[in-house]
Amino acid sequence: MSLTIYLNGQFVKEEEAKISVFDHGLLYGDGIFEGIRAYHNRVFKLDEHIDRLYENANSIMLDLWLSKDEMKEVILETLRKNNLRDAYIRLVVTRGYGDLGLDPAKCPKATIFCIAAKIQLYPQELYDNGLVVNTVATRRNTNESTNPRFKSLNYLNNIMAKIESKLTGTIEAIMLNNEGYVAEATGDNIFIIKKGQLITPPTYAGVLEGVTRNAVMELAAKRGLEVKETLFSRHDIYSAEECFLTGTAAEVISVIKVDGRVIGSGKPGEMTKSLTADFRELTKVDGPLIFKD
Ligand code: PXG
Repeated sequence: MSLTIYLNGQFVKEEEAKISVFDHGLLYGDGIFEGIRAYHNRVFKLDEHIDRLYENANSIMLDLWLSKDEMKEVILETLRKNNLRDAYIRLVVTRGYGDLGLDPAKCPKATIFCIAAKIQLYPQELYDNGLVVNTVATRRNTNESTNPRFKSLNYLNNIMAKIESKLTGTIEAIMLNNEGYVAEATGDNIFIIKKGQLITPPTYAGVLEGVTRNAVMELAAKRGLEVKETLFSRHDIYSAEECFLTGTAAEVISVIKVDGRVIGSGKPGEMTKSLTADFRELTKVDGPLIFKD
């Protein structure tokens, strides 16, 4: 069945949802996006995603012509038009239609579109048994280049890491920053558990401040875990008791082997399982309702 897409103020059929070859999102990767989930008739962490989008827009000096409330309504209405209560939402904002020069001043109006579709999850087997991952050669961008904190349309860095990961026979990669500290996976944040502490790299290490990351840190604190944002190296992962990744698409997923080293017992750890369960519970109650009845 054809999806209904929000594009620049209108809802159109998927076949008609087209943007110009002169759009700077395409020509230069000049734009930003959000990946959002809806669970049980609610949009999970909607405010957090919208805040991140507007912070990023401000940083790259992209003028959004919708207010935050209007943008939230676009998402809710896209879900309603597609009759979706559980979905993956992709909200994209580009610099818009311009000419063949870099100058964003040539783009009078940002392009905004929103897609809501059924989500393709990792197979259940990977949640039950955990992921095997490897570190790859491609490093995370530095903060002074394409800031990794922006969820920008420049994902080549992560895509190269994904390709390298597949070449090593794994479906996900661990990326280091330019100093060799652990940063994150290609589309997920990373956590380790060691001696009762939950540790994740700080945002200045070159990571996206994941919405799922922040939610899991809060859940862990509620469970009495000490939560630390600190730099660590691959050695710390190898000697961790547990390791997991977090992201909108993956949610919380255990990592059982990194670069050939078995992590902990080699099975998803007890705390990872508890946090996964806590996270699933949170998805039932967080965020605005899509359909009121
Ligand atoms: N790091 C990076 C580099 C990301 O792109 C995350 C961490 C997790 O952030 P959230 O806010 O989702 O908890 C992301 C976001 C996909 C896909 O289809 C995933 C992301 C981006 C684009 C596509 O798996 N993850």
